[in-house]
Amino acid sequence: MSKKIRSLILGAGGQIGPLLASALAEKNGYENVILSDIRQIASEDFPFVLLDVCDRKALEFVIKSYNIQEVYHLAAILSARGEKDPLGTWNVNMSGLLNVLDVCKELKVDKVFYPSSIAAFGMNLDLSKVGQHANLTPTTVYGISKSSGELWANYYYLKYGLDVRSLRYPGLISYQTPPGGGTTDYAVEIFHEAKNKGFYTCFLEKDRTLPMMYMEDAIAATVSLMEAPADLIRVRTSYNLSAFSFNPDDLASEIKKYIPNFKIDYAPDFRNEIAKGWPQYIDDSEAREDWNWQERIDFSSMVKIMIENI
Ligand code: VAH
Repeated sequence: MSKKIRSLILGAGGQIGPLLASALAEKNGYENVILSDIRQIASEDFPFVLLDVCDRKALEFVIKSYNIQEVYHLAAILSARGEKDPLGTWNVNMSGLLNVLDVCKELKVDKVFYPSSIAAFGMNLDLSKVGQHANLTPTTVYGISKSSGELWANYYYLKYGLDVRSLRYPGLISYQTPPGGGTTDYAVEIFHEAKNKGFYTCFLEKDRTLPMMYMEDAIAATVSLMEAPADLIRVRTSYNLSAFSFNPDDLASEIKKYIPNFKIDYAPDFRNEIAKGWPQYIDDSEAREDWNWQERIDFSSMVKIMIENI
């Protein structure tokens, strides 16, 4: 009988949290997956605690009183929303992470998961295919906080031996949870609009190609990374991770196979400018070599699942 691990998910009410919680509960039981967020969320059968990750004392109290062994730090302000309040975004994203890293070090938490993003990349790069060790010069506050966060994660691993693990998530697509104010949100919104209205105005230009992934694969990658033996983890900043890439025109064409009369038009806004600085394709060979990453859902399967479940 494998040991039941007690996990805390910070920012559990976002796009990833509910689905990660279910995956962890399947392994360890609902009673061992504690959800937290800055505001009350529908947490079903899970223990829930209101928690602001910028409140270090409160974070310490929760980790101690719930006897937490693993922390999944999902609380952050994403790329598009973050540009509306740069210093506020920096404060939440960075003081939140530094609290998590330092409290987990002090309390000897076994493992910490920190989500980075393809947003950590930016200028001075051939964005057509971006490798694991490419230059990080992001141009959004969200991206700056993610690239800085990767360096802090690596620092806490090297200096204190804290077992922090991280993935550079691409755009994530799920039908169960809404996106959270990012630049890739169109790839979820479009399905709801296509089914409800038959029409969508896209805020990215038609050929703006970005790396994306079906959420189930992102959750599987997260669980697989956290379960991997520590000596297999050779990247302690953050692993590149990828499944497929597409642009709005590709997605609209695939949706039309199910909704033939679906119509799309384009009104690029500031999010298109953000997306111009992001990779089109990602080389994630280190993740595949180090801990056997392999996506299971491809582009056309993702579209079929979304159409059938929205
Ligand atoms: C965003 N969904 O758009 C997030 C993600 C790769 C993009 O980090 O900000």
